[in-house]
Amino acid sequence: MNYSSLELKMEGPIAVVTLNRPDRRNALDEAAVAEIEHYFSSVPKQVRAIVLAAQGSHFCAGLDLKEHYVKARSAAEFMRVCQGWHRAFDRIQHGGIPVIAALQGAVVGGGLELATAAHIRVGDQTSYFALPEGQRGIFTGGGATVRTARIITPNRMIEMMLTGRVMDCEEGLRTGLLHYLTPTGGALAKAIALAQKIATNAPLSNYAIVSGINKVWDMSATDGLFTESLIAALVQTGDEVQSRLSDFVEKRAEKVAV
Ligand code: 1HE
Repeated sequence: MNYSSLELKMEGPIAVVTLNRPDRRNALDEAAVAEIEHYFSSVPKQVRAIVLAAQGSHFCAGLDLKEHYVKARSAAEFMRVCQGWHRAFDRIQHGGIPVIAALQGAVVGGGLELATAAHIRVGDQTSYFALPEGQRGIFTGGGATVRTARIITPNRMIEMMLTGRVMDCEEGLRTGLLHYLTPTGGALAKAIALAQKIATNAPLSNYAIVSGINKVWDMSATDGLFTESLIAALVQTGDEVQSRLSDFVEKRAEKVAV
């Protein structure tokens, strides 16, 4: 695929995927969502972690409202669009590769849905969050009712959607939308540093962490514990584990220390 809404770069085992429509504040039109789905469905084998970033002073202004207006889609057409977003963001969340989002400026509407499909979010002092769908006369459609609500609670999401208010970066940090808050302009460097560290984990452990925990959360306790034992049986055995454990036993491994 020829990407025009995304810019792709490799830094060793890290892929940096950058939203590249800053003149539209990286609003997501159908083409951009199709590119996201395509990239995250065909990530090159050597990639161990992905940084999701954005050009310009805003991460993402959400649904391309101009395209939506011009196309004046029917309910059936928007359901298809919406399911395209779900497929694309599901590939981010459950693709098995850790995704770290680097955020600045507006992370709003569908932009927040995109950010909450990532596993780690790093913001800077300019980053802020909102769900202005109510004001626009629309609703979320990129998975916020599932992913964003799980992070900030349905209670808080309802209030944000009804009022359309802006949540600043400090509140973002408190509510779990941000895992890390950096000085202005610092989110990308921090996200890359985290990706480099994460890339040194065993790939199968990373796969289990990014996919297993959210999947188990959707299950009953009985099913969850059974699934955990199956995942652990796969991840906890084999040559890579033996080699890492021998590093620990022979005192070559890093300790867990503050
Ligand atoms: C856009 C979009 C967009 C900007 N679709 N074109 N999202 C929203 O309700 C957010 C709407 N956007 C804004 O509130 C502001 O644009 C920002 C706060 C993000 C940025 O402000 P600013 O002053 O830096 O830029 P701007 O001048 O408002 O925008 C620059 C251009 O980008 C301008 O076009 P131009 O032709 O006048 O240059 C804007 O029209 C354009 N632009 N945002 C299309 N969203 C699956 S359902 C998901 C539901 C949602 O996502 S609802 C949330 C929609």
